[in-house]
Amino acid sequence: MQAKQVAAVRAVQSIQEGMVVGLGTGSTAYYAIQEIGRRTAEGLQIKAVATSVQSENLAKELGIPLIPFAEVEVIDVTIDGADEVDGSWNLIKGGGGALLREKIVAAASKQLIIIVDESKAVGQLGKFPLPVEIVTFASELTLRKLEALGCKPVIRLTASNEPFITDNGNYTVDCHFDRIEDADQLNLALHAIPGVVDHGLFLHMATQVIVGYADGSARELER
Ligand code: DER
Repeated sequence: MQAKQVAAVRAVQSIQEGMVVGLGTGSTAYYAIQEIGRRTAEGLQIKAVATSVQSENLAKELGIPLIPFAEVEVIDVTIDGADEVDGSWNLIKGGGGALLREKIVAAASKQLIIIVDESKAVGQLGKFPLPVEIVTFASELTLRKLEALGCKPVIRLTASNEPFITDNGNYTVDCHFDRIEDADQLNLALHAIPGVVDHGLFLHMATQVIVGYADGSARELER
């Protein structure tokens, strides 16, 4: 079993009968959704919400019951991946282009279980370019304000060299900082820029981090 899959299967063990479950996005969350599909096929009764059209379609294929957000009081547990996780369980997310819906769902979740392979565990955030979701209107002005924060902002492109458009109709900008010294301060600075919708710093949100290893073992990352 792949390291990502090991972490995913371990995380899904936390799901209990009757829970409302948030389905993450990305290649690691893919394994979690597959495992949830396997358990629901065996009779596990849960309801789910998805963090992207991609994960919603996968859930439908697997017969995982989805509910509209209008029916959601609280999400019991969300299982999602990350691009980087540091020793305080702060995250960089957004590599899969779904950060806005992921953050909305994560913020409404009692538990946020992050599943990664060991390559994602870092001492300091920032080697992975920070994804920032921005509106398309006057994006050149927003890019200049992002650059003024000390990064090299690059609009994410599709394979056909067109700007990638998120499920919400926005651009994703990958901001190359190299290292992020003060994530809390950067969070505030990003939210102060008109045109920025949200970003991939998920601070003080994770309630558990599970690291999967190629030898088939998994362990919780100590904080
Ligand atoms: O886009 C996202 O936030 C994904 O969860 C990303 O952070 C992890 O993607 P991966 O599981 O494909 O590495």
